Amino acid sequence: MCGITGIVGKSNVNQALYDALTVLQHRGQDAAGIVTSHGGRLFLRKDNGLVRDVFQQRHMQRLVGHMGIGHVRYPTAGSSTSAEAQPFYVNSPYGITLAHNGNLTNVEQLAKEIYESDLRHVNTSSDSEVLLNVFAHELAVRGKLQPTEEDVFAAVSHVHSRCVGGYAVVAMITGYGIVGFRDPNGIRPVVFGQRHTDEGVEYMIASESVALDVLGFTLIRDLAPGEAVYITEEGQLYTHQCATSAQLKPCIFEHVYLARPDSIMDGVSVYKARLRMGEKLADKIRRERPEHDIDVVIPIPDTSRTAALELANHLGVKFREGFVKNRYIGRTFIMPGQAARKKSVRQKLNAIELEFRGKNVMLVDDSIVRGTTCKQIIQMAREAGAKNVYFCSAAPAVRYPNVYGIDMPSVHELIAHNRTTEQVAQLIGADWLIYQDLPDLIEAVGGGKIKIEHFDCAVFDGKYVTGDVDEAYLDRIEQARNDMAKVQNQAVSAIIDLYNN
Ligand code: PIN
Repeated sequence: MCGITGIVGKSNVNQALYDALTVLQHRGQDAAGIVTSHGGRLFLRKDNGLVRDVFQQRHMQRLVGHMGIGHVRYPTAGSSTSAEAQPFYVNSPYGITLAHNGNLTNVEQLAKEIYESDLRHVNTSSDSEVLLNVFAHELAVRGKLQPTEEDVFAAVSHVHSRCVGGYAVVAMITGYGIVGFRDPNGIRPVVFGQRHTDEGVEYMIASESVALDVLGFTLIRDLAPGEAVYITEEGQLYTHQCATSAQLKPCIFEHVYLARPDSIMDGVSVYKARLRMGEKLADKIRRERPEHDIDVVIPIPDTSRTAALELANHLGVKFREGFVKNRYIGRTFIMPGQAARKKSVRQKLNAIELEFRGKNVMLVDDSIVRGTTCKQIIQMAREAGAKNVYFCSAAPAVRYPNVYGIDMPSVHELIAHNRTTEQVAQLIGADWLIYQDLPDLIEAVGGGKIKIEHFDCAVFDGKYVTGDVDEAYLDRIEQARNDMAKVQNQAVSAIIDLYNN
């Protein structure tokens, strides 16, 4: 998962882009980048790290210009070097930079085509660089010295016909403008908005509406699936539907925990969707055990708090904060003579004993993926004196990998893959485990004031909305992940050896 933003302003946009990236930081903490355009030149700063660490005063001073784009990256398989931090750049045509959130499922085929037919070189294994080259090629073949909005939209249409997968994109055409577009299923989110200044109207594109709010922009709307928005450097805004058959099927997992609760996605308040998840869970609990003996509902901070609150309200059971999260977790240093150790859950969360002692506690989390964290948390609850530990997941069982840009473990690491609820309960050590039912999750997100009928729910039901994901594809990504993990492990061992010798 990643965060993208782009601004066409009336004065330097460096600070606004930086601020927007800090608001989108939850979408990726691995790398950050900003590129601005001024006087026909590009100014780029990108590196691995958090936004606050990547950009120093000296970098910000160089990032001049009234328009620019930015990116925060979450590591997906094979993207951990700083060379793969975004935005990416190609010099022809015009000088185009691009930032992308999502994942292309036909990237191998595209990489081959780009080299063999489009005669273009791609220097990383990132699908975002492939996407950039497809877009650049399709704009180049229009053969214009000055691209118009029609040229930009025609290029996006060709991107849609060549690229398959989930993608929300911002691209900057040096000296001309910024374009944003969204895949024909609208899997990944992207919105745009405006703000009025004394010098005129400024426009902003972002992954989530919260970035617009914080910067004082008003939301115009979400980009429709397959649609593109083009904002010229002078501040003219154009939109166009660039896909022949587009249907909204957004990623439902955004609502489960990826997005900030104060965002509105495709017209749906993420916060409200989470409240409804809690309500549905309460109904299920009542159906399964009308005579339940839950004494207290305790959220696992932070994402699950909204659903847990409403679950407790609807059950008529006390809601209590039983865990406190350390907001200032530091780095893990590798000391001579010691192996690298992952930070334990215990270092991140601490239990307030008095909320557990002698009670039947219902812990609530947004989802169970690997099951490793919740297992430790359940253990902590027991050690704090809980009589029975029940566990509620606001999402259904995660049984299949994600292929549209969410960083998830491979299928064999998913605790619920090929397992029943009872088996998972036993493995994580819960006395009772309740998963949200998928129809309830769909209703919670798509059944509010704004109706959305279809979602990408592949991690829960294995149905991939782009229709091209088969066993062979899943095997290939699994293999790629394993190979990458091996390389990473070797690198870590080499560093440890270096310290130890
Ligand atoms: C919470 C994100 N959420 C917490 C991610 C861990 C499952 N895990 C999925 C729960 S937040 S595990 O956004 O970081 O606040 O129990 O499957 O290991």
